[in-house]
Amino acid sequence: MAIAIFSLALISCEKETNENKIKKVQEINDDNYIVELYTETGKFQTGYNEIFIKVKGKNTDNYIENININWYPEMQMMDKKHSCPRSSVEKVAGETFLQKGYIIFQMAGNTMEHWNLTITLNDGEQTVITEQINVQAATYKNVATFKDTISGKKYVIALIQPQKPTVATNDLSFGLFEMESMSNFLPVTNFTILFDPRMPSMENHSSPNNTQPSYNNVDGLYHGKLSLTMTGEWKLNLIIKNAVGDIIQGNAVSETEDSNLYLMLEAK
Ligand SMILES: [Cu+2]
Repeated sequence: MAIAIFSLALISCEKETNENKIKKVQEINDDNYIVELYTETGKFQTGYNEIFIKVKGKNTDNYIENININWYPEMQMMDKKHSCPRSSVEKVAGETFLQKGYIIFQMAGNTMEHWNLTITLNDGEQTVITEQINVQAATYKNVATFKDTISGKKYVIALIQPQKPTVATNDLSFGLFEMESMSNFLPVTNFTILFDPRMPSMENHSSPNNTQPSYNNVDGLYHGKLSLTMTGEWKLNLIIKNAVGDIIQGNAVSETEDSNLYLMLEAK
């Protein structure tokens, strides 16, 4: 009995933690469903977005426990349409209604071009709802698209962690995806990502004790350690090598130039 009460308390505590750390970005509706979209910041931005979803019945006003959610983000540009790297949507462990996944927007919307999000719900019957979403530019460049200088293929690289860089040894992770088509982005599993963190405002000094990333097949990301020794803006200069070790993009930092492939962040 005591154990049952204790684990109940633990579950409700965890629920509160999840619910408290997220803010509603927007709702997507049709006649039968209200799809609530949440992120930690309360907005969608370029780069990696961890997105939480709850689905409510419009007439019942109750959240729905057993419902399959699929999504498809698509940017409507002047000259073309394209999607972006994204995960599937899965139930959050220990939660009844909350589901989550991630989307990596490689561009922000603007007055002429915007993102649509199509949500496909299935609880025995299938419902498809599409609505415009607002994707703002993040403060720092946390995602880059680049071309393989050997094969000509296109890739997207995004900073996944740290989301809140501090003066410390931070857990570092990158997502790397091949743009197979305008709609399909495949995780790249066998490349090498090298990073060289520099402070442009302080004579481009680097930091000691970094760990270069390696691919982890559990989450499909490249994991390393990023040492940030001072507060302020840091530039992660990148070099990407293909499966046989040839450099396909990026260059070593020299006295006169940084890498042409880089991401930025601010240590606080
Ligand atoms: Cu675009």
